[in-house]
Amino acid sequence: MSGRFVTVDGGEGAGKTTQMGFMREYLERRGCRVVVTREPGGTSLGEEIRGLLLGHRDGGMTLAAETLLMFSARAEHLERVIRPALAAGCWVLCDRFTDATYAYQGGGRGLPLERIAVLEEWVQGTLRPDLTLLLDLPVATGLARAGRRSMADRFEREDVDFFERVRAMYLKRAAHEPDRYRVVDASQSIKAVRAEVETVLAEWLESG
Ligand code: T5A
Repeated sequence: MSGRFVTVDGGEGAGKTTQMGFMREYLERRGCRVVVTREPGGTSLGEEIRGLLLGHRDGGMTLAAETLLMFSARAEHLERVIRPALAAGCWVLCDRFTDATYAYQGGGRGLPLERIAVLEEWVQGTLRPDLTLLLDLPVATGLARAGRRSMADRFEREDVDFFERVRAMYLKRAAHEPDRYRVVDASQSIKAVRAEVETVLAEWLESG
């Protein structure tokens, strides 16, 4: 079976990491070779950039710097991990991708979407995910889950309105691209979300 590029996206604490572990098992049981990775990150330089992006700093960070750092990490990631894995016939499961830039920097922070589109075109060329699972849940539920787990990073300290705009942008993009997106109700139990994700994967595999 040839490689596929599957991304998992959503707001804070949506359960992406949890579900990607199950997705890997599910696909490996079907004989797929799977590479699991994440953004920002996924390479040694990308992980260093992640540290810069998520860490707290006096004076914050300009929106231009934040967005360009996301795409710097993505350029490395594509060249060193994603494209080679796809070329080798692996499935790439990526925890967040460019949809997150549209949602966070575009929806959340108000960066004009055309600017993101220019960077997307430059860094990715024609490469887009084959399938994107959007784990959707109410903002308060996601923040409560994320807050239980660890110290808040630079993004998690944003206010609720910011995350409402992020969620709205994800849902808008999903509605515009129904062929690529599948929206999963991530407010359910871990087990119920897993079952829904596996149904989505099974249907998608059967369809082509
Ligand atoms: N970002 C990223 C941008 O602004 N632009 C970009 O272009 C990109 C790529 C880092 C940040 O970077 C921003 C967005 C982010 O703010 P991240 O590390 O992926 O990205 O961000 P988080 O969403 O904060 O990732 P988390 O690891 O916190 O959340 P997950 O992976 O969605 O959730 P997970 O699986 O770790 O679960 C969180 C907790 O909830 C529990 C888990 O056990 C865990 O304790 N949980 C559930 N509890 C109840 N019911 C369920 N169904 C549950 N599923 C999980």
